[in-house]
Amino acid sequence: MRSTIFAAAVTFLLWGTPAFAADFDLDGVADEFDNCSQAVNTAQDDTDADDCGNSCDADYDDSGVVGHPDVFKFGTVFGTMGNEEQCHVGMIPDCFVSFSDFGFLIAAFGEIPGPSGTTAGTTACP
Ligand SMILES: [Ca+2]
Ligand SMILES: [Ca+2]
Ligand SMILES: [Ca+2]
Ligand SMILES: [Ca+2]
Repeated sequence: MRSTIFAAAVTFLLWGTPAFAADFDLDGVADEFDNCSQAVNTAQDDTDADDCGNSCDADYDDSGVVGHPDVFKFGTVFGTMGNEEQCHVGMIPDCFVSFSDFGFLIAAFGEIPGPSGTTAGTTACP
């Protein structure tokens, strides 16, 4: 009897324990599937489909770094609607490019976009 209970306990520990995936930003999306593994973005919006979610992607020209060309591109759509790539605070599709989005861009200036978990753990976006 005792050995049966022990065997059952070992079996449960080996096979019955649910696997808890790491979720660094606690947005409900496991790191390995999270296109912004360090930014809360449960919706996983990724307008330009580069595996780097809008919430961590201010690299609007896909050069690999956030710089002056991105600021220029942002300026061309500031104050307009429907430019989801710049929508980091509002919800798609009702995105309005505003000062809050500009703050997001400035905070990311000089940085590489990401990290995204969908490429390889917590790597930078492509
Ligand atoms: Ca997450
Ligand atoms: Ca996230
Ligand atoms: Ca993106
Ligand atoms: Ca760029």
